[in-house]
Amino acid sequence: MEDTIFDKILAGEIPADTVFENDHVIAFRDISPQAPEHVLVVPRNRMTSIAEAPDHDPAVLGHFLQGIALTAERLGLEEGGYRVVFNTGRDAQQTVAYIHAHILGGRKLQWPPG
Ligand code: DGP
Repeated sequence: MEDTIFDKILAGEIPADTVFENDHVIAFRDISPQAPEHVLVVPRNRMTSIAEAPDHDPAVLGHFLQGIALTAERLGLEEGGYRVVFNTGRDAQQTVAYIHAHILGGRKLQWPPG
């Protein structure tokens, strides 16, 4: 499988504005922010999208979920709230073939999304 831009960020080959990391995830600011806070959380264990989750150890998925919550906490978003988005596949316009959770916050978010 060819390396994606997120493999390169995880390997330290290209820079990123990292806001949180632990043994399981790295979280960095999106290059094209759609909200005052827009951070991507990426697990160190590669998978292409959430559609592959049934093939992975639930413990790995749990650590990923915890990493998302810990990142939002680090950003100070718990009180105001935030949205977590997994763009998955073509119709959702997933552009990077490495699973990532978008955390969006810092403003009132519209619902339903487009
Ligand atoms: P998507 O695959 O559509 O869920 O979104 C991928 C996101 O990744 C998009 O919001 C822009 C962001 N992105 C793409 N390349 C880079 C990069 O090199 N650095 C950072 N920080 N973000 C990137």
